[in-house]
Amino acid sequence: MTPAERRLAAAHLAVALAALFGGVVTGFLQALEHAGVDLYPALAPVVRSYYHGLTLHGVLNVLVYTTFFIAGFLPLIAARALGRPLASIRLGWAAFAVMAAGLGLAVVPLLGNAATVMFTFYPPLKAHGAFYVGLTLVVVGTWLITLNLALGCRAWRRDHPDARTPLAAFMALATMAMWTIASLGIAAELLLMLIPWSLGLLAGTDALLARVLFWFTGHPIVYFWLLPAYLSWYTLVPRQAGGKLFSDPLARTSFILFLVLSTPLGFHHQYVDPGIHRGWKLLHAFLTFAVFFPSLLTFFNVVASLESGARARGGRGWVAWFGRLPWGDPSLAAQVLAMLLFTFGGVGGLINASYNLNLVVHNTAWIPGHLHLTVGTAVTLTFMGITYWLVPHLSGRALWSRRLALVQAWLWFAGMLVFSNALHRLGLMGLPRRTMVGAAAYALPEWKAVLPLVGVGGTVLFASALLYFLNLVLTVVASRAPAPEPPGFAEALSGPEHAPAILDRWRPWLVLAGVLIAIAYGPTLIGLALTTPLTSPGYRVW
Ligand code: HEM
Ligand SMILES: [Cu+2]
Repeated sequence: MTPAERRLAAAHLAVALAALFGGVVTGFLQALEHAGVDLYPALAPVVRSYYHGLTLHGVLNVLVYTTFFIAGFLPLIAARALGRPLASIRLGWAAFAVMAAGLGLAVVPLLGNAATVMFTFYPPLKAHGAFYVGLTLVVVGTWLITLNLALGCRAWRRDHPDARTPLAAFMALATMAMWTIASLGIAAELLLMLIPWSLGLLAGTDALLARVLFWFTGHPIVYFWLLPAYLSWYTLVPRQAGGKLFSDPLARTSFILFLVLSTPLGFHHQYVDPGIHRGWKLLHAFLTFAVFFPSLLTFFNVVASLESGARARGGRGWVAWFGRLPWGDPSLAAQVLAMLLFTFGGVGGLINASYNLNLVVHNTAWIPGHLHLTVGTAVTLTFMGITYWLVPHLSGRALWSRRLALVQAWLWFAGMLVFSNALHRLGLMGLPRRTMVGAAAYALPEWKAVLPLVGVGGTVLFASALLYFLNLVLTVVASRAPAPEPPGFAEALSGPEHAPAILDRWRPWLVLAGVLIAIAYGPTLIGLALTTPLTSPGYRVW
């Protein structure tokens, strides 16, 4: 990796981590509020309400932190896997500049309480136009990253016409290709509806059409967050565990399935929305179960790889081998703990996706309970584990304290068990999400026993996050030892030479993805676009 590439990655990472910091502070406030400790009056005018904080929490965590982390991580990994510099470092900086400019634009109304519309920004809630323009720029910046990766893979292909694209580079490009297709929904919503509306060029808006476009992107965005974590689990973690990837072709297959299946299923977020025929909702439900399949492939492949490492280290038995993983390595420990909690997240996801069970959990605290297992742990704790080698690698300095990092990972795991379990249970008792519970006149007595656990779990999580940031800051400013080599890519027991050529082609899969999207979304979108009058006025309810 060239020094220029490291600087580029470091710039992205710095923005990502600053966002995460804001994200955990606001999360802590919410958790305390649920437990009956309302700190918001003391925070005015910085955080002006529960909902101002909650919007910051959602946007900083799942729009800014994730996107900037991924935009820094994937090009770095792809360049390393291809063994060649990034196709264009200037294009890399241009992407960063566009994204950073967008963030700068969006953050002003966000902090100023002029865009308190949650990270989903559903109209007719109406934010300041700069918020929508800023978000659009962030999305456009990510497209430039796709372009850069595609150019890099194409150049590599010219030099190696008969070889399989190295797995990590393949996965990086598959992730960005999937995201680029998926982001067209949100781009259309912003460019055709929200921006002209906020600028006064359109008189009104429509909730349903906007929600359809939003969830076109809003479901696959979860795979945009997850796939880079999977990339680490497939290509780096097996080696960190002392073993080999079980199967390279199976890994490629799963990413191709994600590329094809991630987008045409957003209606599972809209089961209760009127105006979408239930037949289409059912199709999206089935496709949601289909996209669970590549996650099962991942589970099988990654666990088999971990097992190969543990057995090479002397592990025995059906289950006991698990204890033989190199648990003293914080990067590995964080990621394996992330996987463990993700299994619960996956089970919960199937419940959410089930048409009738969804009615039980819809818009209850169950949903943030689920979110924190998936993006809040599977993704976040994995990214934390990655930074335990990445920040030393970028700064040239060894991690300040491995022990502190281990404590941090376990604290996140333990805190999340309590926090997420409490939210799930409260959801089943009917506690609504996105609600300042202390101000709810309809509070049920049975919530009382469980709400404090949200505060306890949230406090442990917050402590874990503080240790994380402390360790990284001290690594950069105070660590004296030189950084060790970053983990290498894992070899595979069944290598890329076993992968049929079709698994290394793009066009057929992109076409298939397009066809499925056209079937799943075409009739509804065309119908809505033709018949929806944009008549709803905007509201500022905060
Ligand atoms: C210290 C750690 C954290 C704490 C204590 C925390 C706490 C909370 C709480 C209590 C809620 C529910 C708010 C409500 O429904 O009214 C929430 C929502 C949410 N959290 Fe966190 N959180 C933390 C970290 C994270 C992280 C790391 C992520 C993702 C990277 C995340 C993503 C979300 C999302 C997407 C929501 C839903 C927001 C919405 O409904 O608009 N959180 N968080
Ligand atoms: Cu979804």
